[in-house]
Amino acid sequence: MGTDCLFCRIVAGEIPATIVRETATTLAFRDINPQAPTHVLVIPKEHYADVATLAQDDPGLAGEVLATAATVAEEEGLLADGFRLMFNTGAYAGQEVFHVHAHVFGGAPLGPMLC
Ligand code: D5M
Repeated sequence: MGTDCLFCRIVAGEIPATIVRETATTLAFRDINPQAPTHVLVIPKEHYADVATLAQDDPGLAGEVLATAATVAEEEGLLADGFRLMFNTGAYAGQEVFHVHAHVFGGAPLGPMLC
């Protein structure tokens, strides 16, 4: 995707981010506007617009995103109390950045949430 995509630019090192984990295929960095004490975004380095597209086109890579999210949750100390993993998918669901990203939330009781 390249220069039009904010998260592709983070992958390329053109925009700074607080990176917490990197693998050959994925990147995890802190959300710029955290909604919980721990709020990390996990993305595939390769551009896919949303998780539905990613899961259909490359389910193996989708699994790698999930694996990185689980490792981040462990490294952030979230496994004992639990954490929330969320993919906003489509503008109707509140997706603002159209490079698929998993939100990892934790560090406080989150409660039930629909929006
Ligand atoms: O979530 C998009 C998320 O991306 C939102 O929580 C803010 C975050 N964001 C936007 N720009 C940046 C940068 N530059 N660094 C880190 N995080 C960022 P969505 O699910 O699309 O609504």
